[in-house]
Amino acid sequence: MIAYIGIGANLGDARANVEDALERIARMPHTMLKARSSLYRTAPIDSSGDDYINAVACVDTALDAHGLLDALQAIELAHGRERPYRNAPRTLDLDVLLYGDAIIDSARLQVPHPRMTARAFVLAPLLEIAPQADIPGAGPAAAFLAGVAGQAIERLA
Ligand code: PH2
Ligand code: MG
Ligand code: MG
Repeated sequence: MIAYIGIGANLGDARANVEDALERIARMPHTMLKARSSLYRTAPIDSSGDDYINAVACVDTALDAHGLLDALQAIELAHGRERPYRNAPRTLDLDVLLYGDAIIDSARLQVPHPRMTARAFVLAPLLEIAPQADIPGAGPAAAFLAGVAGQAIERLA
């Protein structure tokens, strides 16, 4: 299954945390890293603290969606992720954005990620590696870019 993973960090050495997350994603069981976006520096949206570093990864995985979530949460924990309150600054956040064309609404996991169409820090890196990406139930990801044009985002070299 082709899945897209959103990566974000704004605590500690955020850039190093995101790069390390990409290496750990590449080593996840039953999973191949197919593509990764550039890093982006983004202003916090509905969150606080420093600017975020964001990226998106594309994987081909034999894990089911909840198995993928488990593997991603293990990587978050390895980075000392704490959840003191919703949208708190974080050392590392890994979100399943898309899992094939599946629509999933369980207690632990909602796919497509419910806020991805409203966030430049997801759409820009996603469209960098998947310009034709389609969001099940919503349509082409590219159609939502104009709506997030006001959000501060800078692609890093
Ligand atoms: N993640 C959030 C909330 N706000 N803002 C930016 N810029 N980047 C993020 O990754 C992010 C956010 C919740 O996961
Ligand atoms: Mg998130
Ligand atoms: Mg998350």
